Amino acid sequence: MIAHNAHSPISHRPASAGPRILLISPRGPLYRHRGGTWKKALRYPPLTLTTLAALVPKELNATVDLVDEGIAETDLDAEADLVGISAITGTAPRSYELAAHFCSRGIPVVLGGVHPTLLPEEAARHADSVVVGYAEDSWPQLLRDFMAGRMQPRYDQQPGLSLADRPFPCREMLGSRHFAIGHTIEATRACVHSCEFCVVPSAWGRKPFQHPVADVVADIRQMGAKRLLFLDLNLIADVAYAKELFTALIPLKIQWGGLATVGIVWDEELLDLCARSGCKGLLIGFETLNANALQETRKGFNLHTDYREVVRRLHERGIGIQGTFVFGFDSHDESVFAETAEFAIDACIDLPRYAVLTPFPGTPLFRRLKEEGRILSDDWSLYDGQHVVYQPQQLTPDALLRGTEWAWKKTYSYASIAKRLLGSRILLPLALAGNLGYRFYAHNLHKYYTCDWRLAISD
Ligand code: B12
Ligand code: SF4
Repeated sequence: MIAHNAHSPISHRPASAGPRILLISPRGPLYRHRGGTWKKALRYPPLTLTTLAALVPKELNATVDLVDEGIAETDLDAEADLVGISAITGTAPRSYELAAHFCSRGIPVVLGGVHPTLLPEEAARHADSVVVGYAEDSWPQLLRDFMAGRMQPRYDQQPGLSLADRPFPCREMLGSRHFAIGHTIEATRACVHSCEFCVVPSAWGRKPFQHPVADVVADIRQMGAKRLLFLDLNLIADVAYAKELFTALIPLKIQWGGLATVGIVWDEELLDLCARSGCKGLLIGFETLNANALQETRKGFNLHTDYREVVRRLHERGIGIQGTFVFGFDSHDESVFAETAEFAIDACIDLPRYAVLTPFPGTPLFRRLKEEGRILSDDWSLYDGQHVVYQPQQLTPDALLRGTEWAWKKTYSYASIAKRLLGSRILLPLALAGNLGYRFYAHNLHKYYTCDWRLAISD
């Protein structure tokens, strides 16, 4: 039985009481309930906590409470028998802070997610147990062990993990009112490429995991969603799978957005199926206009690609583009900011996004920069794509930070928004709302360059 609690945390209560499990997705500097730069127009529901809630074995009769600190506050006095915390690198310090708090109350704490997967020894110093990798099998096993009084300090994803026949995420527990797009889903995980800065191959390997297409369709049908977002890291990592998926989506008459690589526009059949299946927006990692930088970062598949043509082909099919760019590669100098922002405006990219190159721990980029003595900070809360944590080659850290902020503001001036959206001619209300959301983001980034956001645990 599922009952909604009107206040946070959001509960999944069985009829008879078993253990009480509190699952938390901690806030980061920019993504937080109060303050922060991510307004509702930019928000969509993550699937982490709702997936973990669905994986709790029924026979435990557990009460599951969820707190996403992007939309709610953690009640530090909450009753719980076990606390599970999901950490990405930018939220690791807050995760450890919460872990210390609940440990001090005598409540066992489990840490999981991408950061503990990349740095399990570090995470182990802050928790009773660490879950490494995807947790479809290990989380239920941990919970059964916990109930039997033999929880282990570490659980690893086993080889041969399958995503077939998994329970659908308990999405109703987070609801949709805090988000611009209320429905999210994943069809696949991991990615076949190995870009130097990306955590995905380091954390989860290069073999894609896939939900059977029939399961994805069944999930969409039971959600009753007409607009949804795929959170997959690269929906077209396996082109044959992508074609099967897009074909199966056509009869559902939905509108969806997701992530893909530039390769999607060179396969006419794939692109047509994508458009016919209801795709209205794709996030594409352009990363940089600089060929040397692409080579440097092992993103060779973007080389010799006419980005303008990519944009044109997607717009032609009615697909809007969130084009992402990274600043701070070794080949970048002061000219990179204006060159990139002018391109994004001129090419009429619907939602351009800029990140500061971030050497996430565990990645080849981190290892290289560490060897070169160029890592400037190991404060993981600054590893959020908007702070400079390493010594750039041709720029000062300050010039990189200021240049990135300048590019955001230039791209999200009212004149640039109008030029891009009118030029793209895919004037979806969502694109306008997203642009205004990013305008707010651009004009508030500077507040997070100092340490003012480091609020005490009770804030
Ligand atoms: C939703 C999302 C967000 C949300 C919320 C994230 C958050 N928790 O703060 C928002 C929009 C705020 C966001 C922001 C950013 N994100 Co983000 N995001 C995602 C995204 C697209 C989906 C997450 C999801 O729902 N996955 C589906 C679930 C089922 O998978 P999962 O989370 O991995 O969980 C599984 C396991 O990891 C494990 N697990 C996870 N947690 C726990 C906890 C316990 C207790 C247990 C037992 C198991 C467990 O069990 C789950 C089932 O197997 C992922 C990409 C992806 N597809 O995963 C990127 C991802 C997490 N983000 C990433 C990045 C880089 C960012 C940004 C820096 C991007 C940017 N420039 O703005 C910012 C940083 C914000 C910050 N706080 O510092 C990286 C993480 C890099 C890193 N080392 O930290 C990812 C992996 C994407 C990528 N391309 O690499 N993001
Ligand atoms: S294509 Fe994207 S998800 Fe795949 S390795 Fe490169 S940056 Fe990561």
